[in-house]
Order: sequence, then C-alpha cells, then structure tokens
Amino acid sequence: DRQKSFILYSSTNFPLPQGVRLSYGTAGFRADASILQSTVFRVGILAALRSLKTQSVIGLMITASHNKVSDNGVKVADPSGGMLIQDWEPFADAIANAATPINLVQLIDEFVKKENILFDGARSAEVLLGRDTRPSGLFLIEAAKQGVNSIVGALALDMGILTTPQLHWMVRARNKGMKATEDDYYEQLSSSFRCLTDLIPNGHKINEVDDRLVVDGANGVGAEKIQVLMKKLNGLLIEVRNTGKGGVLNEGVGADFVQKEKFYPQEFGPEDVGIRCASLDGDADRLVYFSVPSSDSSTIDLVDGDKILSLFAVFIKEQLAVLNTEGEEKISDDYQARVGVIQTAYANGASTYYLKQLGLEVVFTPTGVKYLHEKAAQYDIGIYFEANGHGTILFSESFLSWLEERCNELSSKNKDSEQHKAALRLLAVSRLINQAVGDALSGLLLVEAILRHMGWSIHKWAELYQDLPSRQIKVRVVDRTAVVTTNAETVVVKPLGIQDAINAQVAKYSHGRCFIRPSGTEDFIRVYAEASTQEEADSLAGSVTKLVD
Ligand code: 16G
Ligand code: ZN
Repeated sequence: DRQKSFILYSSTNFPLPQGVRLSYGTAGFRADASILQSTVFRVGILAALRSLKTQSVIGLMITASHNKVSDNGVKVADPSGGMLIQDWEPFADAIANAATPINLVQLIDEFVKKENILFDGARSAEVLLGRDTRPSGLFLIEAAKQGVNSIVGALALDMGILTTPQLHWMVRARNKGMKATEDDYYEQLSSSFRCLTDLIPNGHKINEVDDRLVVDGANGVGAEKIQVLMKKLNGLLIEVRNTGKGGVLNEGVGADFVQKEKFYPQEFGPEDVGIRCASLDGDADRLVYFSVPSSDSSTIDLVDGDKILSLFAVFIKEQLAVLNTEGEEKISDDYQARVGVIQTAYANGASTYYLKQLGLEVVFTPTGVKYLHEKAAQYDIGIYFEANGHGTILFSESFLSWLEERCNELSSKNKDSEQHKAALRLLAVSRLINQAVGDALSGLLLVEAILRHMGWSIHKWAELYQDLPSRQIKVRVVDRTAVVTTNAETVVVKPLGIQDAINAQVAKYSHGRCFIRPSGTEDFIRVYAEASTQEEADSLAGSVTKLVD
C-alpha cells in the first residue's frame, strides 16, 4: 500500500554502506559519521513508529558524546524522557542492518503487525530532533527528518543544537503537558537553583577564593549552553574554557578525558592550583569536578561521579532527617521515603563503603544508564551515578505529591520552620535535577548549591572519603561476546574457570577487587582493579589482563 511504497521510495536515497554492521549498543548506534546516514534515516522511522505506538512525543538525538569529533551516533528518547525501551532494541538492530529497501520494508511490516501499530491517518506522530555540535550532525539530522517523514502522519521537529539531556528533558516535559522549550528548561533550572541558594543557612558562605568556578566545556555544546544558563543566574559566576573556538571536541578535554586520564584538560594547568574546576563531556550528560593540588604536580585531584553521588546523598539524607524531626505536634502522617543509591561495579569501593556507613541502601546494576535509571525509578528517591559522571536523582510521583502537601501544611503552620525549609529544598532539588537523564548542567547547579549550603570547599568535599587506587586496562580481543558476566558484571560465568583465576589473583592483595566485562561500545574487554596502593592496583590489573589476553 501507500505507506510501504513511501518507505521503499525514500529509503533508496539511504543505501546501507557495504560491510557495515551496527548494533544499538549501550547508548544507541555509534560509528564513524561517514557511514551513519542510512542508520539515522532508519532510526527516524523507528522513532516515528514509537511515537505512533505510544501516542506520545519521542526524541531522537544525534551525538557521539565523548567520542572523537569524526564519530557520530543516534539514540532515541522514550516518552518518559528516558532511554528507548529495551524491547525495541532488537528491532533497531534489525532495521539498521537490513541489506535492501525491500528487506527494510518487510521488517517494518512484520514489526508493525506484531506491535499492533495503526496507521489510520487519524493518529499522528511527533519526533523532536536534536544534535550536538559535530559538523556531521547537519547532514545526519536531514537523514533523520526524512526517516520520520517517510511515515505517514509523522512530524519531525528540529530543535537544533542541544545537549543530550536538554532533548530528553523536552520530550519528558512535552509528554507531561508542561512548558517544554529550551527557555523553559533554563527557567526551571535557574528558578530552582535560586530557591536552593535563598535557603542557605546563615553564615554558610564560601569565601572569595573558593567561589571561583572554572568549567571545561569539552569544546562542545555544553560550553555554549552553560553560558546561556549563567546569564539567568545572577550571582553565580562561571568561567568557561574550551568553548570550541580553537580547540577540537573532546580532544584532550572533557569529562571522559579527565576521569580516565586523571590529568587536567587543555587550557588548565598549574596556574589553577586550588580552584574549583568542572568538566563536561561532549554532549553535556556527564560531569566531573577536579582541582589542581599544587603547582608542581602533574596530576589532579579528581572528584568523580561517585563523589558527586555522595554529596547529593549526604544532602538529601540531611534534609529528610530535618523533615522527619517532629515538632510539638504531629502534622501529617509519617511517610518514610525509601531512598536508594545505585552504582555500578566501577564505583570506587571507598564510595560504596562510605554510603553504606551513612546507612543508605546501595544496589548495583550493570554499566549503562538504562540499567541504573530503571533501578533508581523503583525508589521514592533514587540516586544513581556512574563513576564517569553520568547520573541524576529520581523522585517518585507519590513521594512528590506527599511532599507538596506536607510543604503546604508546614507553610501554613510556620513558614520559617526548619521542616518547612527542608521540604522546600527537596522540592527544589526535584525540579533542578533532570528527571529524564543525567545532565551536567543541572548536576553542576546542584553541586554548587549544596557546596554553598554546607559551606564546603572542593577540598572539604573531596575529603568525604579517600578513593582506593584503581587501574583500568582495555584488552583487544577477537570476540568480546565470549565473555559473559553476571551479578552486575562482577562475576564472569563464561569462559569457564576465568572467575576462579581472577579470585586467586584478588586474594593476594589487601582491599583487592577486580572484574572484567565486555565493553558495550567498543571491541574490548575491560579490566578494572582496585587495591590499597597504586602499585598493587596496577599489578592486579596486569595479572588479570594476562588471563584474558
Ligand atoms: C555509554 C553509556 C555509559 C557507560 C558507557 C560504558 C549511556 C547513555 N552511556 O557511554 O553509561 O558508562 O557506555 O562504555 O548509557 P563501555 O561499555 O564501553 O565500557
Ligand atoms: Zn555524553
């Protein structure tokens, strides 16, 4: 029929390059930008179908995050603003690799029947498109539009250059019937940030020197967006470096570089001793902080995702405690918020120990935002972070409506009570922190607000606990799928015998911990080791690498 011939016709403009085989990995499709046009076109079709199926707005983001500028990628945001539902990933793989337009149409036809997706003309579909600053984004966004447009009744809305979390945020906001423009995003972040800083307890002010914040924009989209945001935050001064003028995206800069290399990015150096510095990644969904300890040091003091998580957890726990402190009379029914902290095996052992000492429930999932996010959504307040700096805090609807009600009651009793302030702070956090996905801009504002609230310098924050020395090694292998893991990637089940051999190595070290896992984004097996000293961590990683090689 008409729909089929339409797809057939438009897909002939986007032939699959010879020998290309792609898979919808941890974070969508990623490859050299030159081979991605057909993939992006097909993901455009998928996004339109997803919109028809869910009768909601869907997002499509063109980015390769922290990867090199010549790479690009595409991923889909579901109606909640989160990652594409995992059930659809096999379909994404199948259509991306369909050899001919006829194969493609067949696959779509089967899938549409299986999923009961109706093309009755009465239903419409809407897909929001965004891209990062990569030059290839320009032609890839065209491919995405044509993909969306090849589905009858589907509308593609090009939102231009955005951070990945901005696009996810917009999709979520649109589907909740909230204001959803880029300006609304800045408005929500800046007003909730102001709310938090207005509630800073008296006397807690970071001194002049500590107030200086310098951000490494990774020569990417975050650099520009953070400057727009800053204009709305009278009072918070942010100096931005690596804004893209002169430097190359992600080259020697950005959160991934800083976290992996534990070295300062370009445009930073010994002259920045003691200053609070932060690094975004190429699409601004990751955030790490760091400082330069002394003018003769070649390394940095890294404040990674685990420590951002710990800062957030301490603050939330403190506010909940204040809120639950009953005054003279009981105002409303007690609601014991279930707080969960979600980490991956990459979380530094010292952070896990610290969080458990605080009395928090800590659970582990495999690497990849979709797993952490899903788990965090099971709590009233779910705080998740990967060590690499991707994370956020999720609040359940039921907790938020309880909190709002509680806030109103407390306000009518006594606006100035500590309990009321705690409720206001928690509500502000829920509006500041991106509920769709990890977001470096909103994360940065929350860090800044909490440091001011606590009266902490970056050094004080860094000293919450001491990271255990660790080492990561990547090993090129013929077939990474030969390694199969379980228990949130901490135990190898295949090949047989490897886990016993790893255990035997680990047993030789104090505070030793080590795991291997196949990368979800590259053709490597990754080895991670931790021990009491750097030498021991290196040697443990080295000996386990020999087992894999
Ligand atoms: C992707 C994931 C990130 C994960 C990383 C691991 C998303 C949005 N991003 O970048 O969460 O840490 O992959 O890469 O899910 P690896 O599997 O190659 O180690
Ligand atoms: Zn990213």
